[in-house]
Amino acid sequence: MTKAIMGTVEHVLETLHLASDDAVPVTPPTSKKLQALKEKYIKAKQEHVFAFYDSLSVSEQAALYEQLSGFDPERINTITEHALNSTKPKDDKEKALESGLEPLPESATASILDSAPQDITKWFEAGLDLIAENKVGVVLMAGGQGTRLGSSDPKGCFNIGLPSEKSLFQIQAERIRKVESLAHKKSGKEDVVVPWYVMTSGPTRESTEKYFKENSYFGLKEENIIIFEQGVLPCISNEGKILLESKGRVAVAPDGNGGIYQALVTSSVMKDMRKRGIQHIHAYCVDNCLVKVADPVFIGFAASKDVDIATKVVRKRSAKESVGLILLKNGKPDVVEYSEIDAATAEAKDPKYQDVLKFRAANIVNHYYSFRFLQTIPQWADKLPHHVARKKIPYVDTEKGTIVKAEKPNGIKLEQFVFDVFPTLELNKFACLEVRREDEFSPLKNAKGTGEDDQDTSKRDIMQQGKRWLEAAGATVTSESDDSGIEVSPLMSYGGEGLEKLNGGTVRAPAVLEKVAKNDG
Ligand code: UD2
Repeated sequence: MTKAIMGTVEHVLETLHLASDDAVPVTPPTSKKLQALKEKYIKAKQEHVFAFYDSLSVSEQAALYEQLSGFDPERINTITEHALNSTKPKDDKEKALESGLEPLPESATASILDSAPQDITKWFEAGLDLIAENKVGVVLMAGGQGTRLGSSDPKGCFNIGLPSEKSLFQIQAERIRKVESLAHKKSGKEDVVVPWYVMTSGPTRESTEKYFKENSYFGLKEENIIIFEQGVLPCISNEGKILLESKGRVAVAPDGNGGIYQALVTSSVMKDMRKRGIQHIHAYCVDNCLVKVADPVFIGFAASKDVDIATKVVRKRSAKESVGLILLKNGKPDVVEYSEIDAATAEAKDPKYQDVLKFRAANIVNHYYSFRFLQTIPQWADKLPHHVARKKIPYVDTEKGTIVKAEKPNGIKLEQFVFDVFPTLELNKFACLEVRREDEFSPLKNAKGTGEDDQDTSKRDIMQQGKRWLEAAGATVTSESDDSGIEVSPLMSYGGEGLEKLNGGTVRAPAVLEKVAKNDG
Protein backbone atom coordinates (compact mmCIF):
# COMPACT_ATOMS: atom_id res chain seq x y z
CA MET A 1 0.00 0.00 0.00
CA THR A 2 2.78 2.39 1.03
CA LYS A 3 4.48 1.88 -2.35
CA ALA A 4 1.28 2.79 -4.20
CA ILE A 5 0.80 5.91 -2.08
CA MET A 6 4.44 6.91 -2.62
CA GLY A 7 3.96 6.40 -6.38
CA THR A 8 0.95 8.74 -6.35
CA VAL A 9 2.78 11.33 -4.28
CA GLU A 10 5.72 11.16 -6.69
CA HIS A 11 3.36 11.65 -9.62
CA VAL A 12 1.65 14.60 -7.92
CA LEU A 13 5.04 16.15 -7.08
CA GLU A 14 6.11 15.75 -10.71
CA THR A 15 2.86 17.32 -11.85
CA LEU A 16 3.53 20.22 -9.54
CA HIS A 17 7.13 20.30 -10.78
CA LEU A 18 8.26 19.43 -7.27
CA ALA A 19 9.88 16.25 -8.52
CA SER A 20 12.60 14.51 -6.54
CA ASP A 21 15.79 16.52 -6.14
CA ASP A 22 17.65 14.66 -8.87
CA ALA A 23 15.17 15.62 -11.63
CA VAL A 24 15.54 19.12 -13.02
CA PRO A 25 12.01 20.54 -13.21
CA VAL A 26 11.36 21.32 -16.90
CA THR A 27 8.54 23.49 -18.10
CA PRO A 28 5.97 21.66 -20.25
CA PRO A 29 5.12 23.26 -23.61
CA THR A 30 2.01 25.38 -24.02
CA SER A 31 -0.71 23.58 -25.98
CA LYS A 32 -0.10 26.02 -28.87
CA LYS A 33 3.62 25.17 -29.03
CA LEU A 34 2.88 21.47 -28.68
CA GLN A 35 0.36 21.61 -31.52
CA ALA A 36 2.82 23.48 -33.76
CA LEU A 37 5.47 20.82 -33.14
CA LYS A 38 2.99 18.01 -33.75
CA GLU A 39 2.04 19.58 -37.07
CA LYS A 40 5.70 19.60 -38.14
CA TYR A 41 5.95 15.87 -37.41
CA ILE A 42 2.57 15.11 -39.01
CA LYS A 43 3.72 16.91 -42.17
CA ALA A 44 6.85 14.77 -42.18
CA LYS A 45 4.79 11.62 -41.56
CA GLN A 46 6.63 11.08 -38.26
CA GLU A 47 3.70 11.79 -35.93
CA HIS A 48 4.04 8.34 -34.32
CA VAL A 49 6.68 9.82 -32.00
CA PHE A 50 3.76 11.38 -30.06
CA ALA A 51 1.98 8.00 -29.73
CA PHE A 52 2.39 7.85 -25.93
CA TYR A 53 2.60 11.57 -25.20
CA ASP A 54 -0.65 11.79 -23.20
CA SER A 55 0.36 8.85 -20.99
CA LEU A 56 3.64 10.53 -20.01
CA SER A 57 4.23 12.48 -16.80
CA VAL A 58 4.59 16.25 -17.10
CA SER A 59 8.38 16.13 -16.87
CA GLU A 60 8.53 13.28 -19.42
CA GLN A 61 6.29 15.28 -21.76
CA ALA A 62 8.56 18.33 -21.38
CA ALA A 63 11.68 16.21 -22.00
CA LEU A 64 10.20 14.60 -25.14
CA TYR A 65 9.00 18.00 -26.40
CA GLU A 66 12.50 19.41 -25.87
CA GLN A 67 14.16 16.47 -27.63
CA LEU A 68 11.78 16.58 -30.61
CA SER A 69 12.16 20.35 -30.93
CA GLY A 70 15.89 19.76 -31.50
CA PHE A 71 15.21 17.82 -34.72
CA ASP A 72 13.82 18.89 -38.07
CA PRO A 73 11.73 15.87 -39.20
CA GLU A 74 11.66 16.97 -42.83
CA ARG A 75 15.49 17.21 -42.86
CA ILE A 76 15.71 13.80 -41.16
CA ASN A 77 13.55 12.36 -43.97
CA THR A 78 15.71 14.03 -46.64
CA ILE A 79 19.06 12.87 -45.27
CA THR A 80 17.64 9.37 -44.72
CA GLU A 81 16.45 9.20 -48.32
CA HIS A 82 19.78 10.49 -49.68
CA ALA A 83 21.75 8.13 -47.45
CA LEU A 84 19.65 5.10 -48.44
CA ASN A 85 19.84 6.03 -52.14
CA SER A 86 23.62 6.32 -51.99
CA THR A 87 23.81 2.71 -50.77
CA LYS A 88 21.67 1.42 -53.70
CA PRO A 89 23.59 -0.76 -56.20
CA LYS A 90 25.00 1.49 -58.87
CA ASP A 91 23.84 1.14 -62.48
CA ASP A 92 26.43 0.94 -65.26
CA LYS A 93 26.38 4.72 -65.84
CA GLU A 94 27.05 5.44 -62.18
CA LYS A 95 29.71 2.69 -62.15
CA ALA A 96 31.38 4.48 -65.05
CA LEU A 97 31.45 7.63 -62.93
CA GLU A 98 32.92 5.64 -60.05
CA SER A 99 35.59 4.50 -62.43
CA GLY A 100 36.80 8.12 -62.14
CA LEU A 101 38.88 6.73 -59.27
CA GLU A 102 42.64 7.18 -59.52
CA PRO A 103 45.46 7.18 -56.95
CA LEU A 104 46.43 10.68 -55.84
CA PRO A 105 48.99 12.24 -58.20
CA GLU A 106 52.61 12.55 -57.08
CA SER A 107 52.12 16.33 -56.87
CA ALA A 108 49.72 15.94 -53.92
CA THR A 109 51.68 13.35 -51.98
CA ALA A 110 54.94 13.11 -50.06
CA SER A 111 56.31 10.18 -48.15
CA ILE A 112 58.41 10.07 -44.99
CA LEU A 113 59.74 6.78 -46.35
CA ASP A 114 61.55 8.48 -49.21
CA SER A 115 61.80 12.15 -48.22
CA ALA A 116 65.26 13.67 -47.87
CA PRO A 117 66.29 13.78 -44.18
CA GLN A 118 66.91 17.52 -44.48
CA ASP A 119 63.30 18.00 -45.62
CA ILE A 120 62.00 16.08 -42.62
CA THR A 121 64.24 18.11 -40.31
CA LYS A 122 63.05 21.35 -41.97
CA TRP A 123 59.39 20.38 -41.45
CA PHE A 124 60.12 19.29 -37.85
CA GLU A 125 61.78 22.57 -36.94
CA ALA A 126 59.14 24.68 -38.70
CA GLY A 127 56.46 22.77 -36.85
CA LEU A 128 58.17 23.27 -33.48
CA ASP A 129 58.43 27.01 -34.20
CA LEU A 130 54.68 27.22 -34.90
CA ILE A 131 53.98 25.31 -31.68
CA ALA A 132 56.29 27.68 -29.79
CA GLU A 133 54.29 30.61 -31.18
CA ASN A 134 51.12 29.01 -29.72
CA LYS A 135 49.63 28.71 -33.20
CA VAL A 136 48.93 24.97 -33.06
CA GLY A 137 45.87 23.27 -31.58
CA VAL A 138 44.83 19.62 -31.39
CA VAL A 139 41.34 18.19 -31.89
CA LEU A 140 40.71 14.66 -30.68
CA MET A 141 37.80 12.70 -32.14
CA ALA A 142 36.68 10.63 -29.15
CA GLY A 143 32.93 10.33 -29.64
CA GLY A 144 32.96 6.82 -31.04
CA GLN A 145 31.27 4.16 -28.93
CA GLY A 146 33.88 1.43 -29.39
CA THR A 147 31.25 -1.25 -29.94
CA ARG A 148 33.67 -3.65 -31.66
CA LEU A 149 36.01 -3.38 -28.68
CA GLY A 150 33.27 -4.59 -26.36
CA SER A 151 33.95 -1.97 -23.70
CA SER A 152 31.37 0.55 -22.53
CA ASP A 153 34.06 3.01 -21.41
CA PRO A 154 35.34 5.63 -23.85
CA LYS A 155 38.24 4.14 -25.84
CA GLY A 156 40.65 6.78 -24.54
CA CYS A 157 40.28 5.33 -21.03
CA PHE A 158 41.36 1.92 -22.27
CA ASN A 159 44.42 0.34 -20.63
CA ILE A 160 46.22 -1.59 -23.38
CA GLY A 161 48.32 -3.54 -20.88
CA LEU A 162 51.58 -1.56 -20.97
CA PRO A 163 53.97 -2.03 -18.01
CA SER A 164 53.04 1.57 -17.00
CA GLU A 165 49.32 0.72 -17.36
CA LYS A 166 48.84 4.10 -19.07
CA SER A 167 45.59 4.64 -20.98
CA LEU A 168 45.40 6.01 -24.51
CA PHE A 169 44.30 9.41 -23.14
CA GLN A 170 47.34 9.52 -20.79
CA ILE A 171 49.79 8.55 -23.55
CA GLN A 172 48.35 11.26 -25.80
CA ALA A 173 48.38 13.88 -23.03
CA GLU A 174 52.05 13.14 -22.31
CA ARG A 175 52.91 13.48 -26.00
CA ILE A 176 51.37 16.96 -25.91
CA ARG A 177 53.44 17.81 -22.82
CA LYS A 178 56.59 16.55 -24.50
CA VAL A 179 56.05 18.42 -27.75
CA GLU A 180 55.37 21.63 -25.78
CA SER A 181 58.66 21.02 -23.95
CA LEU A 182 60.59 20.41 -27.19
CA ALA A 183 59.17 23.64 -28.66
CA HIS A 184 60.06 25.55 -25.49
CA LYS A 185 63.63 24.20 -25.55
CA LYS A 186 64.13 25.05 -29.22
CA SER A 187 62.66 28.56 -29.03
CA GLY A 188 63.35 29.54 -25.44
CA LYS A 189 59.75 30.75 -25.32
CA GLU A 190 57.92 30.40 -22.00
CA ASP A 191 54.29 29.23 -21.66
CA VAL A 192 54.19 27.15 -24.82
CA VAL A 193 50.66 25.74 -24.98
CA VAL A 194 49.04 23.29 -27.38
CA PRO A 195 45.32 23.42 -26.49
CA TRP A 196 43.60 20.03 -26.62
CA TYR A 197 39.99 20.04 -27.86
CA VAL A 198 38.39 16.68 -27.02
CA MET A 199 35.22 15.83 -28.94
CA THR A 200 32.92 13.44 -27.10
CA SER A 201 29.41 12.25 -27.79
CA GLY A 202 26.38 11.71 -25.51
CA PRO A 203 27.56 8.23 -24.46
CA THR A 204 31.19 9.26 -23.83
CA ARG A 205 31.08 12.84 -22.48
CA GLU A 206 30.44 12.33 -18.76
CA SER A 207 32.90 9.47 -18.29
CA THR A 208 35.55 11.32 -20.33
CA GLU A 209 35.20 14.48 -18.21
CA LYS A 210 35.30 12.41 -15.02
CA TYR A 211 38.38 10.49 -16.17
CA PHE A 212 40.35 13.64 -17.00
CA LYS A 213 39.40 15.25 -13.68
CA GLU A 214 40.30 12.15 -11.66
CA ASN A 215 43.70 12.05 -13.34
CA SER A 216 44.35 15.80 -12.89
CA TYR A 217 44.41 16.24 -16.65
CA PHE A 218 47.58 14.10 -16.83
CA GLY A 219 49.79 17.06 -15.92
CA LEU A 220 48.28 19.45 -18.46
CA LYS A 221 46.52 22.61 -17.31
CA GLU A 222 42.73 22.21 -17.10
CA GLU A 223 42.11 25.48 -18.95
CA ASN A 224 43.97 24.10 -21.98
CA ILE A 225 41.74 21.05 -22.30
CA ILE A 226 38.34 21.85 -23.77
CA ILE A 227 35.90 18.93 -23.80
CA PHE A 228 32.96 19.44 -26.17
CA GLU A 229 30.15 17.29 -27.53
CA GLN A 230 29.12 16.36 -31.03
CA GLY A 231 25.51 16.17 -32.19
CA VAL A 232 23.18 13.21 -32.33
CA LEU A 233 20.67 12.01 -34.91
CA PRO A 234 17.58 9.87 -34.47
CA CYS A 235 17.86 6.17 -35.31
CA ILE A 236 15.61 5.29 -38.23
CA SER A 237 13.66 2.09 -38.98
CA ASN A 238 14.19 0.29 -42.28
CA GLU A 239 10.85 1.82 -43.28
CA GLY A 240 12.22 5.35 -42.67
CA LYS A 241 10.43 5.98 -39.34
CA ILE A 242 12.09 7.63 -36.32
CA LEU A 243 12.53 4.97 -33.63
CA LEU A 244 11.54 5.48 -30.00
CA GLU A 245 13.84 3.93 -27.37
CA SER A 246 11.13 4.46 -24.73
CA LYS A 247 7.63 5.95 -24.71
CA GLY A 248 9.11 9.34 -23.89
CA ARG A 249 12.40 9.36 -25.77
CA VAL A 250 13.64 9.06 -29.35
CA ALA A 251 16.47 6.57 -29.97
CA VAL A 252 19.53 8.62 -31.00
CA ALA A 253 23.15 7.96 -31.97
CA PRO A 254 26.21 10.23 -32.40
CA ASP A 255 26.21 11.83 -35.85
CA GLY A 256 29.57 10.34 -36.95
CA ASN A 257 33.07 11.79 -36.73
CA GLY A 258 31.98 14.14 -39.53
CA GLY A 259 29.81 15.75 -36.85
CA ILE A 260 33.04 17.40 -35.73
CA TYR A 261 32.56 20.36 -38.05
CA GLN A 262 29.11 21.37 -36.77
CA ALA A 263 30.32 20.71 -33.21
CA LEU A 264 33.39 22.96 -33.61
CA VAL A 265 31.04 25.81 -34.49
CA THR A 266 28.15 25.18 -32.10
CA SER A 267 30.53 24.58 -29.17
CA SER A 268 32.98 27.22 -27.97
CA VAL A 269 35.92 25.63 -29.79
CA MET A 270 36.18 27.90 -32.84
CA LYS A 271 35.81 30.94 -30.59
CA ASP A 272 38.53 29.61 -28.28
CA MET A 273 40.89 28.88 -31.19
CA ARG A 274 40.33 32.41 -32.53
CA LYS A 275 41.02 33.93 -29.10
CA ARG A 276 44.26 31.96 -28.81
CA GLY A 277 45.37 32.79 -32.37
CA ILE A 278 45.45 29.14 -33.46
CA GLN A 279 46.32 28.81 -37.17
CA HIS A 280 47.12 25.10 -37.54
CA ILE A 281 45.01 22.21 -36.26
CA HIS A 282 45.88 18.54 -35.92
CA ALA A 283 42.77 16.32 -35.70
CA TYR A 284 43.14 12.63 -34.92
CA CYS A 285 41.51 9.38 -33.90
CA VAL A 286 41.60 8.35 -30.25
CA ASP A 287 42.26 4.64 -30.77
CA ASN A 288 45.67 4.84 -32.47
CA CYS A 289 48.23 4.23 -29.69
CA LEU A 290 51.11 5.38 -31.92
CA VAL A 291 49.55 8.71 -32.92
CA LYS A 292 52.06 11.59 -32.94
CA VAL A 293 49.88 14.24 -31.33
CA ALA A 294 50.60 17.70 -32.77
CA ASP A 295 53.36 16.11 -34.87
CA PRO A 296 55.76 18.96 -35.73
CA VAL A 297 56.79 17.19 -38.97
CA PHE A 298 53.15 17.00 -40.13
CA ILE A 299 52.38 20.59 -39.07
CA GLY A 300 55.57 21.90 -40.70
CA PHE A 301 54.92 19.87 -43.88
CA ALA A 302 51.34 21.14 -44.25
CA ALA A 303 52.18 24.75 -43.35
CA SER A 304 55.09 24.78 -45.82
CA LYS A 305 52.69 23.74 -48.60
CA ASP A 306 50.08 26.26 -47.38
CA VAL A 307 47.31 23.68 -47.79
CA ASP A 308 43.88 23.78 -46.12
CA ILE A 309 43.79 20.06 -45.40
CA ALA A 310 46.52 17.45 -45.19
CA THR A 311 46.14 13.81 -44.28
CA LYS A 312 48.54 11.11 -43.15
CA VAL A 313 48.33 7.69 -44.76
CA VAL A 314 50.06 4.35 -44.34
CA ARG A 315 50.53 1.61 -46.91
CA LYS A 316 47.36 -0.53 -46.92
CA ARG A 317 48.10 -3.93 -45.29
CA SER A 318 45.81 -5.96 -47.56
CA ALA A 319 42.87 -5.47 -49.90
CA LYS A 320 40.52 -6.40 -47.07
CA GLU A 321 41.92 -4.07 -44.38
CA SER A 322 39.16 -1.97 -42.78
CA VAL A 323 40.50 1.41 -43.74
CA GLY A 324 39.32 4.18 -46.04
CA LEU A 325 41.30 4.77 -49.22
CA ILE A 326 42.62 8.24 -50.00
CA LEU A 327 42.37 8.77 -53.75
CA LEU A 328 41.34 11.04 -56.59
CA LYS A 329 37.63 10.81 -57.55
CA ASN A 330 36.70 12.72 -60.67
CA GLY A 331 39.71 15.00 -60.17
CA LYS A 332 39.09 15.81 -56.50
CA PRO A 333 40.78 14.39 -53.35
CA ASP A 334 38.42 11.91 -51.72
CA VAL A 335 38.18 8.84 -49.51
CA VAL A 336 36.28 5.66 -50.25
CA GLU A 337 35.41 4.04 -46.92
CA TYR A 338 36.05 0.35 -46.37
CA SER A 339 32.35 -0.21 -45.70
CA GLU A 340 31.45 1.20 -49.12
CA ILE A 341 34.18 0.03 -51.43
CA ASP A 342 33.60 -2.61 -54.13
CA ALA A 343 35.92 -5.62 -54.24
CA ALA A 344 37.25 -4.79 -57.73
CA THR A 345 38.50 -1.38 -56.61
CA ALA A 346 39.91 -2.75 -53.33
CA GLU A 347 41.78 -5.57 -55.08
CA ALA A 348 42.93 -3.65 -58.18
CA LYS A 349 46.67 -3.99 -58.74
CA ASP A 350 49.09 -1.20 -59.66
CA PRO A 351 49.71 -1.50 -63.44
CA LYS A 352 53.41 -0.78 -62.86
CA TYR A 353 54.08 -3.21 -59.98
CA GLN A 354 52.03 -6.40 -60.23
CA ASP A 355 51.92 -7.41 -56.54
CA VAL A 356 51.15 -3.91 -55.23
CA LEU A 357 47.60 -2.64 -54.70
CA LYS A 358 46.62 0.18 -57.05
CA PHE A 359 44.76 1.94 -54.20
CA ARG A 360 47.07 1.60 -51.19
CA ALA A 361 46.94 4.98 -49.41
CA ALA A 362 45.12 3.93 -46.24
CA ASN A 363 43.28 6.61 -44.28
CA ILE A 364 44.25 6.63 -40.57
CA VAL A 365 42.00 9.48 -39.32
CA ASN A 366 44.98 11.76 -38.92
CA HIS A 367 44.27 15.14 -40.50
CA TYR A 368 45.65 18.69 -40.59
CA TYR A 369 43.40 21.72 -41.09
CA SER A 370 44.23 25.37 -41.55
CA PHE A 371 42.18 27.55 -39.21
CA ARG A 372 41.44 29.65 -42.30
CA PHE A 373 39.65 26.63 -43.77
CA LEU A 374 37.74 25.74 -40.59
CA GLN A 375 36.28 29.24 -40.65
CA THR A 376 34.35 28.23 -43.79
CA ILE A 377 32.50 25.41 -41.94
CA PRO A 378 29.13 27.25 -41.89
CA GLN A 379 29.18 27.34 -45.71
CA TRP A 380 29.26 23.58 -46.18
CA ALA A 381 28.84 21.59 -42.94
CA ASP A 382 25.15 20.88 -43.57
CA LYS A 383 25.95 19.72 -47.10
CA LEU A 384 28.19 16.82 -46.04
CA PRO A 385 26.53 13.51 -46.95
CA HIS A 386 25.27 11.05 -44.35
CA HIS A 387 26.24 7.41 -44.44
CA VAL A 388 24.11 4.48 -43.39
CA ALA A 389 25.16 2.06 -40.66
CA ARG A 390 22.68 -0.82 -40.48
CA LYS A 391 22.23 -1.84 -36.84
CA LYS A 392 20.07 -3.86 -34.45
CA ILE A 393 18.28 -1.05 -32.59
CA PRO A 394 15.96 -1.75 -29.64
CA TYR A 395 12.73 0.24 -30.10
CA VAL A 396 9.19 0.69 -28.80
CA ASP A 397 6.43 -0.84 -30.91
CA THR A 398 4.12 2.18 -31.24
CA GLU A 399 1.08 -0.06 -31.71
CA LYS A 400 1.60 -2.29 -28.67
CA GLY A 401 3.72 0.02 -26.51
CA THR A 402 6.20 -2.81 -25.90
CA ILE A 403 10.01 -2.65 -26.21
CA VAL A 404 11.31 -4.88 -29.04
CA LYS A 405 14.91 -6.21 -29.02
CA ALA A 406 15.73 -6.69 -32.70
CA GLU A 407 17.24 -10.06 -33.67
CA LYS A 408 18.63 -8.69 -36.94
CA PRO A 409 19.42 -5.16 -38.23
CA ASN A 410 16.06 -3.41 -38.07
CA GLY A 411 17.19 0.13 -38.64
CA ILE A 412 19.93 2.58 -39.52
CA LYS A 413 22.16 5.06 -37.78
CA LEU A 414 23.04 8.09 -39.88
CA GLU A 415 26.59 9.37 -39.63
CA GLN A 416 28.79 11.90 -41.37
CA PHE A 417 32.39 11.02 -42.16
CA VAL A 418 35.13 13.51 -41.29
CA PHE A 419 36.87 13.04 -44.65
CA ASP A 420 33.77 13.87 -46.75
CA VAL A 421 34.92 17.47 -46.79
CA PHE A 422 38.01 16.58 -48.88
CA PRO A 423 36.27 16.84 -52.29
CA THR A 424 35.36 20.49 -51.59
CA LEU A 425 39.05 21.33 -52.00
CA GLU A 426 41.05 22.06 -55.12
CA LEU A 427 43.94 19.62 -55.30
CA ASN A 428 46.51 22.37 -54.67
CA LYS A 429 44.98 22.98 -51.24
CA PHE A 430 45.29 19.32 -50.23
CA ALA A 431 48.33 17.22 -49.35
CA CYS A 432 48.93 13.65 -48.33
CA LEU A 433 51.88 12.47 -46.25
CA GLU A 434 52.71 8.77 -46.24
CA VAL A 435 54.22 7.65 -42.92
CA ARG A 436 55.61 4.40 -41.57
CA ARG A 437 52.87 2.15 -40.20
CA GLU A 438 55.20 0.69 -37.54
CA ASP A 439 55.90 4.20 -36.23
CA GLU A 440 52.51 5.85 -36.56
CA PHE A 441 49.54 3.51 -36.85
CA SER A 442 48.31 0.73 -34.60
CA PRO A 443 44.55 1.09 -34.07
CA LEU A 444 42.66 -0.47 -31.17
CA LYS A 445 39.52 -1.70 -32.87
CA ASN A 446 38.86 -5.26 -31.77
CA ALA A 447 38.33 -7.16 -28.54
CA LYS A 448 41.31 -8.91 -26.86
CA GLY A 449 42.36 -12.10 -28.62
CA THR A 450 41.36 -11.04 -32.12
CA GLY A 451 45.06 -10.99 -33.05
CA GLU A 452 44.73 -7.87 -35.19
CA ASP A 453 44.12 -4.23 -34.20
CA ASP A 454 43.49 -5.27 -30.58
CA GLN A 455 45.03 -4.31 -27.22
CA ASP A 456 47.84 -6.87 -27.58
CA THR A 457 48.90 -5.53 -30.98
CA SER A 458 48.72 -1.99 -29.56
CA LYS A 459 50.97 -2.95 -26.62
CA ARG A 460 53.33 -4.88 -28.90
CA ASP A 461 53.70 -1.96 -31.30
CA ILE A 462 54.52 0.54 -28.54
CA MET A 463 57.04 -1.82 -26.90
CA GLN A 464 58.72 -2.68 -30.21
CA GLN A 465 58.95 1.00 -31.12
CA GLY A 466 60.68 1.76 -27.81
CA LYS A 467 63.11 -1.09 -28.42
CA ARG A 468 63.93 0.30 -31.90
CA TRP A 469 64.48 3.76 -30.41
CA LEU A 470 66.92 2.43 -27.79
CA GLU A 471 68.85 0.37 -30.31
CA ALA A 472 69.03 3.41 -32.63
CA ALA A 473 70.47 5.36 -29.67
CA GLY A 474 73.22 2.73 -29.30
CA ALA A 475 71.79 0.77 -26.37
CA THR A 476 71.55 -3.02 -26.25
CA VAL A 477 68.17 -4.51 -25.44
CA THR A 478 68.27 -8.02 -24.04
CA SER A 479 65.16 -10.10 -23.46
CA GLU A 480 64.08 -13.69 -22.89
CA SER A 481 61.59 -13.58 -25.77
CA ASP A 482 61.70 -11.71 -29.04
CA ASP A 483 58.28 -10.15 -28.62
CA SER A 484 59.04 -8.25 -25.45
CA GLY A 485 60.20 -4.67 -25.83
CA ILE A 486 60.69 -1.40 -23.99
CA GLU A 487 58.01 1.16 -23.16
CA VAL A 488 59.57 4.59 -23.42
CA SER A 489 57.43 7.22 -21.74
CA PRO A 490 56.43 10.12 -24.02
CA LEU A 491 57.88 12.37 -21.30
CA MET A 492 61.30 10.87 -22.09
CA SER A 493 61.04 10.90 -25.87
CA TYR A 494 58.43 12.09 -28.39
CA GLY A 495 59.71 10.24 -31.43
CA GLY A 496 62.93 8.51 -30.36
CA GLU A 497 64.99 11.67 -29.84
CA GLY A 498 66.91 12.56 -26.66
CA LEU A 499 68.02 9.02 -25.74
CA GLU A 500 71.72 9.55 -26.46
CA LYS A 501 72.66 9.01 -22.80
CA LEU A 502 71.60 5.38 -23.19
CA ASN A 503 74.32 4.86 -25.81
CA GLY A 504 76.44 1.85 -24.84
CA GLY A 505 73.99 0.86 -22.10
CA THR A 506 72.05 -2.40 -21.77
CA VAL A 507 68.36 -2.57 -20.93
CA ARG A 508 66.57 -5.81 -20.18
CA ALA A 509 63.13 -6.16 -21.75
CA PRO A 510 60.34 -5.98 -20.87
CA ALA A 511 60.84 -2.64 -19.12
CA VAL A 512 59.42 0.87 -18.97
CA LEU A 513 61.63 3.96 -19.08
CA GLU A 514 59.81 6.73 -17.26
CA LYS A 515 61.11 10.17 -16.54
CA VAL A 516 59.68 11.66 -13.38
CA ALA A 517 58.65 14.93 -14.98
CA LYS A 518 59.64 17.74 -12.62
CA ASN A 519 59.39 20.57 -15.15
CA ASP A 520 58.98 18.49 -18.28
CA GLY A 521 62.60 19.37 -19.03
C1 UD2 B 1 37.92 4.97 -39.29
C2 UD2 B 1 38.00 5.66 -40.64
C3 UD2 B 1 38.54 4.67 -41.64
C4 UD2 B 1 39.93 4.22 -41.19
C5 UD2 B 1 39.85 3.61 -39.78
C6 UD2 B 1 41.27 3.37 -39.31
C7 UD2 B 1 36.28 7.37 -40.74
C8 UD2 B 1 34.86 7.73 -41.12
N1 UD2 B 1 36.65 6.10 -41.01
O1 UD2 B 1 37.04 3.86 -39.44
O2 UD2 B 1 38.64 5.27 -42.92
O3 UD2 B 1 40.76 5.35 -41.17
O4 UD2 B 1 39.21 4.51 -38.87
O5 UD2 B 1 41.34 3.25 -37.95
O6 UD2 B 1 37.02 8.21 -40.21
N2 UD2 B 1 34.23 9.05 -33.82
C9 UD2 B 1 33.64 10.16 -33.22
N3 UD2 B 1 32.29 10.29 -33.32
C10 UD2 B 1 31.51 9.39 -33.98
C11 UD2 B 1 32.14 8.27 -34.59
C12 UD2 B 1 33.51 8.11 -34.49
O7 UD2 B 1 34.31 10.97 -32.58
O8 UD2 B 1 30.30 9.61 -34.02
C13 UD2 B 1 35.68 8.94 -33.71
C14 UD2 B 1 36.09 7.69 -32.94
O9 UD2 B 1 36.13 7.98 -31.53
C15 UD2 B 1 37.47 7.44 -33.50
C16 UD2 B 1 37.35 7.91 -34.95
O10 UD2 B 1 36.24 8.80 -35.01
O11 UD2 B 1 38.42 8.27 -32.85
C17 UD2 B 1 37.17 6.76 -35.92
O12 UD2 B 1 35.93 6.18 -35.59
P1 UD2 B 1 35.75 4.60 -35.76
O13 UD2 B 1 36.81 3.90 -35.01
O14 UD2 B 1 34.33 4.27 -35.48
O15 UD2 B 1 36.03 4.49 -37.32
P2 UD2 B 1 36.36 3.17 -38.14
O16 UD2 B 1 37.36 2.33 -37.45
O17 UD2 B 1 35.07 2.56 -38.56
